[in-house]
Amino acid sequence: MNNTKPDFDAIVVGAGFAGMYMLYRLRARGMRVRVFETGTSVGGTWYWNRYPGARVDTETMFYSYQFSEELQQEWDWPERYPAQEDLAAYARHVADRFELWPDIQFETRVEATAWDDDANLWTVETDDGARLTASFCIMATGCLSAVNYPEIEGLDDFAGETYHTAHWPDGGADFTGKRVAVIGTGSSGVQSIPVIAAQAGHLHVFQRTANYVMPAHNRPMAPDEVAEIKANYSALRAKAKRSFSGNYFPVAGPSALAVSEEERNREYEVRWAMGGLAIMATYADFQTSDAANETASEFIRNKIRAIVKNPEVAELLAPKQLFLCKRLCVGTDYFETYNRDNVTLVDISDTEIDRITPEGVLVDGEFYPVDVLVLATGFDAVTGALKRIDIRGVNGLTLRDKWADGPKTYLGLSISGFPNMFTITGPGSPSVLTNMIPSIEQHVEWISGCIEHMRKHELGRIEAEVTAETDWVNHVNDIGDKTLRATCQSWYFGSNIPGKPRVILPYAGGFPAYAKKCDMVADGGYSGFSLR
Ligand code: NA7
Repeated sequence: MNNTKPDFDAIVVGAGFAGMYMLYRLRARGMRVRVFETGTSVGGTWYWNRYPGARVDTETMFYSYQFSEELQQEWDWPERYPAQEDLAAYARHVADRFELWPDIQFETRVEATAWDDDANLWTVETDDGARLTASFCIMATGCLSAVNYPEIEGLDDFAGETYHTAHWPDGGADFTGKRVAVIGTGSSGVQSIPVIAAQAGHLHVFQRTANYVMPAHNRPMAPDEVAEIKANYSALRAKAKRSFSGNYFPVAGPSALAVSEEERNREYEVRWAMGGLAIMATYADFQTSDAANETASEFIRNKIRAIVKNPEVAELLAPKQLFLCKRLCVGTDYFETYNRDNVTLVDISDTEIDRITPEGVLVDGEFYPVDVLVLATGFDAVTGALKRIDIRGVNGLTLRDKWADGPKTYLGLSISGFPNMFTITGPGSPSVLTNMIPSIEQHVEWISGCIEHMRKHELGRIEAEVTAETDWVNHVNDIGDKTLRATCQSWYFGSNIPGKPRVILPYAGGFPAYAKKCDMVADGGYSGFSLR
């Protein structure tokens, strides 16, 4: 092994909430760190997703950093579910407060990174032609950051304006009086459709799959509510970490079938009135019993039937797949929007879009002329951002080849064959099935603890063992396949991307079990890793 001094101790890819906190922690340990970020500012998801109506759907008093008591006490969130601008402002505040800016290089995309086994270094190549070395390479590339441009014939020939919700222009878009088409009805479509409809001349929504949407009931935060949360912040945060999703949602009981229909519906009404994601924790058997799941599914379908005046449109908007099979959406006036005269729902569940022409959208022989096309078609989730970088490990093994049949990681944190590389909220960790910011913090703290351990014991190389990785991948798949999520097409399984292997991407065993396993691995001297 030669002793080349690297340009940096660590290179971090991405300056979203994961990359920012990673930088903060490693720098606090005296490490020389460089963060590369494609955007012009910090925030990641909350930098890119600037579409109209974009807001977080997890209550932000809990969807925020908890590593700094001063930060969580001093920062004030304006609303229960703040808008993208507020989340981006929070990210900038964190960068100001902890003086992160000087170590982040913006407008720079990492294109490749290769491991040198002799020098024990990563060489990172950026799109400005630079090649820099580091002992550690930490991927903070985000779970929902690789944009999915759909493969629809003629898309590039469209003569009007085209926008993707996850790549919205800085100055926004003006829909006034225009004929607009939105393709996609996941969270981004659900949030943007009501806002676009209020401005557009006419809006056509092209829906491939109807989704369950809970009302957000967004509102300004009341001062006494904020004071109460802040007075009990640590205890509330600890309670959330003991919950399956890393969010504290009250559980009404073990089974939806153990109570009467009347009691069940009363409970669902409470959650509907509460708004947001809390309904998903009502009964513990939503992921294991079709019949239990159907009770919540039908409750929401009945809400849709009551809101949407045209019964045919209501039936098209009523989801057919099981509740929670796909990501639950949270919206404001979503179903109500379909009562507007200037909104038309086009069902493309059986007949996909034939093609886009320069003037509009052609479906099943019917032509819809439009001026603006909005693609709310989501992401190549969880693995996409990693696979878009040319990552080469030991003996030139590429990550793309290693993951050709699906991602293989140890704990979603590390990949055998790729020493000294960590993936924050990587595939095989709870990530998108949990409250993302606490999950990011748990990973960042684990990684910085691991690096500290290596420094203390003068170890220069860490790599996941193949057997530990294989066991973990099998465990992730076993748990994933047992949940009812496995019964539908969703991005959790990669089904939204043509040709992507059908493998569960996040770990579905819950945040507490996962965090315990990570602690056990660390306490056991990093069992399952080879260190030298
Ligand atoms: P999602 O949830 O992946 O939604 C994308 C939507 O776009 C969904 O309705 C898709 O239908 C639809 N889609 C994707 N490709 C096509 C094509 N080719 N034709 C028609 N319709 C298509 O992404 P979002 O951005 O809304 O939300 C992502 C996450 O961000 C969300 O889950 C939250 O965690 C926050 P499909 O369902 O695949 O039939």
